[in-house]
Amino acid sequence: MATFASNPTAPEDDDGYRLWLRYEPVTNAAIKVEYLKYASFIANTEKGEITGSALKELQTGLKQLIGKRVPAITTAGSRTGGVVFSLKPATGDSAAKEGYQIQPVSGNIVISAQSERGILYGTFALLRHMQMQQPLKNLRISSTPKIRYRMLNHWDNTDGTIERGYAGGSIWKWYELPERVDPRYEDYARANASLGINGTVLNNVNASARFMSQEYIGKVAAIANVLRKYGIKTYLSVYFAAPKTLGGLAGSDPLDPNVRAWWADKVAEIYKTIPDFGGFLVKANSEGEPGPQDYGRTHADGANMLAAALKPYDGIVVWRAFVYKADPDADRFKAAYEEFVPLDGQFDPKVIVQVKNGPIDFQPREPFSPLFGNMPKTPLGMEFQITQEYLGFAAHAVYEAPLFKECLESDTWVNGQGSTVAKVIDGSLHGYERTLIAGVANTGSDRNWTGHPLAQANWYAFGRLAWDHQLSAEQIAAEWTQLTLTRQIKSREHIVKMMLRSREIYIGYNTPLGLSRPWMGVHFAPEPWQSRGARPDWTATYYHRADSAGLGFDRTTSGSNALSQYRPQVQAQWNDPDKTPLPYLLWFHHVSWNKKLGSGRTLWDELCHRLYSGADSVSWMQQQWELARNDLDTRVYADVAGRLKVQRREAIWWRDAWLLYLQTFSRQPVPASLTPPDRTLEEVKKSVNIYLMR
Ligand code: GCW
Repeated sequence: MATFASNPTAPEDDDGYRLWLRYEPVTNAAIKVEYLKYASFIANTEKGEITGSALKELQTGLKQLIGKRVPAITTAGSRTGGVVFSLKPATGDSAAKEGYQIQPVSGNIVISAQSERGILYGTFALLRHMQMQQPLKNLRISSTPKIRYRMLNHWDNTDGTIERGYAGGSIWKWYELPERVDPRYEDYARANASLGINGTVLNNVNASARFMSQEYIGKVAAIANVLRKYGIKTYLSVYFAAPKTLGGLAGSDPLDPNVRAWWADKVAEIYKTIPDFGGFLVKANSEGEPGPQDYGRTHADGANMLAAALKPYDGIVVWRAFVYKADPDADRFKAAYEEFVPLDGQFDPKVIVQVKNGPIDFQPREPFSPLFGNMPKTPLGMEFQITQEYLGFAAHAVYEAPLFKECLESDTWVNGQGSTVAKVIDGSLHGYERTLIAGVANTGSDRNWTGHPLAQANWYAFGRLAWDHQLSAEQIAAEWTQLTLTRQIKSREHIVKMMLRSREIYIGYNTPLGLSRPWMGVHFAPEPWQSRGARPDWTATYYHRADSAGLGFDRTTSGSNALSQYRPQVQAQWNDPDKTPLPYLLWFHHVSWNKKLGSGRTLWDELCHRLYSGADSVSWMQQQWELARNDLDTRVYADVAGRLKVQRREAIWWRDAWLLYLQTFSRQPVPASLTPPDRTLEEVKKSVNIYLMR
């Protein structure tokens, strides 16, 4: 459906499609009277596409919120009682240009901005305010994004599948593009624009060269035409070896003039079809993908070649730092730093290096990547993973804002205290002109977009934090719950409480005390025993290092010394096992089973307690959800209740797998206060093997 107005979903039977843009009728009578006072007209002098979208959205929203079709006029003149879009001359930097102000001025609500995008974002902010039934009197909002490029990365493939996607197939229908343009693209754009997201990479970083073909550029252009109306630029992931595989050249050496000419021509071709094309995202020399190192060149050589091709245009190169070699003696933790820090200062100004939040791979909890702060001459962008690859797919409820915030607020100490990761990526620490934050999308073709209804909150939270990383996880959860699930305060409180604790609960049964699990294999199932793989760092045992002496990865001077990649103040937090906060303990230390921890328990006992309390707390989450039941749509209630049952079962599965497996090393009983698992290790292994069977 092109707009929700044409086909509203009945509130008592919500299928989740409308996300946080439900525009449910205002129920507070006094508020409704006030809103009607500003509903005589919407004045939009601009003829632009983006303000046109803002106008349409506001009309749709008001129609549903207060039941009135508000007419559009071009100028307010002396009229009062309406909403006025006011576009001002641009003065500030790129980010400032996208900000907006909303305030009452002589009897109207005025949304002013320095760009059409600003007007659109202001309109969505006003609608958010109204959906929450807040008064307009004394309304004064002034908001500017802190980061310039706020993007989603889709890991979507040409065949309609999504790498690490858990909500159906891709929403991009390559086989029917460009002729048929699915109306869903517009609703996708609306949802993103409502958060201030202004860029999207359509395809997987494990990229197909096909996207550089004329045929696919035409398909991409059809999507770009829709996204553009909502201020979203379209980007593509590139296959580094495309000059060879698609262009028929002898190789793809970034310093070869023929290769450079191929890219320059390709870029010109793209811009002819998509004049506002955003640029490229590149995964190179990582997990088997081709890259400049295949020709003895560096990441900088590769990125700069693409930057040169993009030179005549506005587009940028986003080069990923997710690299690690298959070296059995190395610590994967250190790999990105080792490869990238020496290149600081060598990248073209059009290049942004995109760094995953942690040094390994989107684990439920990781220390921040040591790259942040250590490349002062190179703009570093943040890559978060919204899709729940390591967070229980679409079965477990894990609210991610606390994870994002934890990383953003970490102090790198590179310029003294307060040099947070947020200040690195928003440019304030090193004065980067181009700043970026990206989220690996969790959207798919499921009717409710994200599979798990509560996973919508993760898309929402990413977008809100991309705009303003100072918002709190709690504020965002409260906002989202109110917009999406219920306006009833008590029920909202239960849900927010559950969301805020959900990540710690998950960590409790999944990776307590700083364990990690980036192993290959079933990927959603516990397999801590997995010790064979194509590479050593694709096994579970590589990461947890359990043995008869203890558990955990020694990254101090007596081990891999990965800690040396951080500033001394950061090292001081983590290099002494007696002082390391328990959530990070096993990230940095191999700890003996009987060591007494700060909690007063031994490592083994603490581990058991955390695994149990994590799994048990899922029942607590179920109770919170139950308490909100009467204020929830029946379909959404039932969907989440069902998924929580799965989560409870799988939480016990994880608990038992870790516990029974690690017990073969610790050789200690489960503490007396806990009821031991009612199955054997062999039985748990069998239950996992079912998922490996053909
Ligand atoms: O998290 C890992 C995933 C891969 C992914 C890779 C990456 C797109 O398991 O599926 O590939 O990271 O980020 O490149």
